[in-house]
Amino acid sequence: MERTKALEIVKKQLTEHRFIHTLGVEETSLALAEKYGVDPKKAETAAIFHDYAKFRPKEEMRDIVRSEGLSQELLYYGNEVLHAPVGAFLVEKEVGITDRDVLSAIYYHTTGQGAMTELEKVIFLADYIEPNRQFPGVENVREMAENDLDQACLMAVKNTITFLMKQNQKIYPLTFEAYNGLLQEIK
Ligand code: DGI
Ligand code: FE
Ligand code: FE
Ligand code: FE
Repeated sequence: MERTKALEIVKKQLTEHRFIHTLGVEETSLALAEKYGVDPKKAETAAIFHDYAKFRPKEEMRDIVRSEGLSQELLYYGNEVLHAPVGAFLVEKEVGITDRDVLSAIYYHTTGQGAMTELEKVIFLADYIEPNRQFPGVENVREMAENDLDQACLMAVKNTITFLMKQNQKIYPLTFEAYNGLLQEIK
């Protein structure tokens, strides 16, 4: 899909703040895609649509998980984990994106997964380090992203797990699988 058209579609789904974040993810994804040899058009499309479902009502997302055969585990780990898999479903159904690589990069952008594709890593990491993100430790991950995609993703997952544990939030199993899988690849 043409970039301007894609942005026009997604803008309607997002707040101004989240749209600016999306443009940051796009910019960072393209830089990472070039550095690590990932298809730039797939990275662009996945980045633009990655948070498509972010502002859907929680009950609508939960209904989609129940009625469309998504993993029922998603219902028990807090609402933040819903927008990525539900987003992948809606981007196919409502926008007509059919590229499986793009859809899986959207699906796994919040948690990662055990054996991540390079495109999934690029979107996962870009979401974490795009220029508008400001939180303790992000600069270290940005620096690592210049040199090592797996190590940078591992840092992001570890930070996320630590953050969630400090807040006494449940950790979705795929987040742990991402941690284990990235460690495995590095060793
Ligand atoms: O949608 P964004 O804010 O751009 O970023 P994201 O899709 O990575 O979502 C970040 C949120 O997701 C943040 O509040 C932490 C939460 N999250 C990430 N992994 C897990 C998680 N929440 C739970 N409960 N369990 C997880 O494994
Ligand atoms: Fe997200
Ligand atoms: Fe993220
Ligand atoms: Fe995001």
